[in-house]
Amino acid sequence: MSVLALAGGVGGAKLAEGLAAIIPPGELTVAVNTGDDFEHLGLRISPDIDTVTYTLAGLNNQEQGWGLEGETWNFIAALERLGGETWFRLGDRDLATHIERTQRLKSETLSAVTADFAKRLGIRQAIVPVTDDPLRTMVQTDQGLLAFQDYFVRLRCAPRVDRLEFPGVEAMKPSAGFAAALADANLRAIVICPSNPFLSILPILSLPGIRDALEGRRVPLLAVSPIIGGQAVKGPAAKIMQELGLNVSSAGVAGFYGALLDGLMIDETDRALAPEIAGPAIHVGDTMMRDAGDRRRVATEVLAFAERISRS
Ligand code: FO1
Repeated sequence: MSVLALAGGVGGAKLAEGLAAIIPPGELTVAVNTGDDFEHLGLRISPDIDTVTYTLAGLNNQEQGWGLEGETWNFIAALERLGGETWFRLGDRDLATHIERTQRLKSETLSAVTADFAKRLGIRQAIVPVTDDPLRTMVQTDQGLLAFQDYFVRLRCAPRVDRLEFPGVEAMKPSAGFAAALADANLRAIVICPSNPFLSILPILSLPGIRDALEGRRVPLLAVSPIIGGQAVKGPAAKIMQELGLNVSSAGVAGFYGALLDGLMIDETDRALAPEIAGPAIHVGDTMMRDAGDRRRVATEVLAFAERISRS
């Protein structure tokens, strides 16, 4: 019986790690957002894919949230001396990932490169980009239309977000691996990881056919709320929800996903909100994933919740 997880960067990677710890390797597919991807210094960067890959390989930098543990920064320091662009920091070892991916993309798909990197790093679960097409999130803000990493890293999410756009998405296709996981006859649950609903999950939902496939699901679809006590665990989710006029809470997250959700796991802190959340079944638990034990525990609770929903 297989599980499909939809993930962005850090929050997605943490739950994916927990799921990977409790599901047999061939039975977990992690479909990862590629809306954050961009070309920088002539290199193709896929931040969320790398965060998920490094995390499942046990190589991720836990404190920073992105990049590799024990990284060195000689390249970026040397680039700075030469007057190069250093607002997006590429570590020395991480650089190898971007250089090798960029080379291989001349003749291979992102799916193929991602699968091979994962295998070489000892990962036995499937990590699939949601599309092999150039999905690129653009952020309409009070400072104009910004490419995602300009908004997120260069301007540190300071501009006010009015709208997200995904130019050309109507002509794009979900990757073969993502489509196959959605259609898998052995699928038992679809889990939306506690990633930013707008920046990480909306690009995935915007791909043609994905919303329809999720709406026509035969298995429970659950999400873990990334909002705890009115705050995002990490990143700008709360700020963006406020700017878009949404309720900054797990109830707002439930409202955003609407009829897609069969179940929502919310944090103990938000227990009092449960009666206010119309629609999905609610599971209350400790959703903070501080270490490997927490990640495994949250994953276990999510799958047990899916099981309860299936039986009801
Ligand atoms: N995030 C930052 O805040 N600053 C950086 O300099 C930075 C560099 C970076 C390099 C490679 C990579 O894979 C990710 C990197 N990130 C950086 C993280 C990343 O861009 C964002 O956290 C995600 O796109 C949001 O999920």
